[in-house]
Amino acid sequence: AFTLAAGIPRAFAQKKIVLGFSQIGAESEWRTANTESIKSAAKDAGIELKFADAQQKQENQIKAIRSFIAQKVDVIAFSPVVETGFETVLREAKAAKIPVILTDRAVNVKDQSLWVSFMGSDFTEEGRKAGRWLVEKMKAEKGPVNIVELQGTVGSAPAIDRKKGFEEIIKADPKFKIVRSQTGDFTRAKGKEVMEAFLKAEGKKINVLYAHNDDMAIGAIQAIEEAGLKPAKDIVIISIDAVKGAFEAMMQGKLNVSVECSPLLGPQLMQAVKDVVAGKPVPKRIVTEEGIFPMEVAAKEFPKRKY
Ligand code: GYE
Repeated sequence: AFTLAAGIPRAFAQKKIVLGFSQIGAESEWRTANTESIKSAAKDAGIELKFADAQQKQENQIKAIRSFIAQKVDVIAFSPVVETGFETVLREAKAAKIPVILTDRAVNVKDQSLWVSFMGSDFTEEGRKAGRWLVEKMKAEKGPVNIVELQGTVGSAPAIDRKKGFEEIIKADPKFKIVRSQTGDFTRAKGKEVMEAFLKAEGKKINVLYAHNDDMAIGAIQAIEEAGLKPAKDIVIISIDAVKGAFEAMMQGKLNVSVECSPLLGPQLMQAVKDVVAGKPVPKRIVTEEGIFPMEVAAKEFPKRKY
């Protein structure tokens, strides 16, 4: 169990638990909702939150984690921007006896004792859900079905796994062809820019857009309209997150489907932080449950959406 320097168990001490959280940035609607969830859950739980925004740069995350170690916080949590390159700093946290919780994205480290728990979605399954929806949608088509893909941040767990899961499903039928695939870094601006390039290169040959998040799809929808094409009609559009912006696009008939990925990880993170500090066991993996929303149900579901 983690105890105070004097050896008084945490549970009996008056001091507030201090949590250092390194967030990736503010690249998407998903991320903004995630930050909000963490901040408000910390407040509700009476946990003192030291929050650092890495502006999508790994070096900033490493710096933030080092500063949390120097400040001797009780627990460190972070959402790793990419999977690799965190081994050294995680070893430093372990040497300082500060437990680390991963939220949202995984790291790729050999030594699994470098983190205590990982909570977040199954991104491979999200990719599969997107693939299965497409296979069903296109079952009457002879093909070829030309797909362009907007990938998330290079080297990030969701970009790697959403690509993998989607490909796993569509490869069963050779009529599906990914003709272009490039990163849009999970942002609207990049999604639009890359879609413009796809349209220039492939023009009317494009049948499907698969975007690793809603924001890139929303940016791409603009590019499609500016090219004089009808989103969700001339080009079938699939994306992931199911944020409010995606529901709005679906209600306007511009996005076909969004696979859900919940950013509301705050309450379960605070619970895990309390448990870790109290020396209670926490599950190594906590998987978020999620659904899929095609445009036909968007108007009915919209009022119930929390992010
Ligand atoms: O899908 C995307 C965000 O890591 C699950 O990051 C998260 C992803 C989310 O920027 O919108």
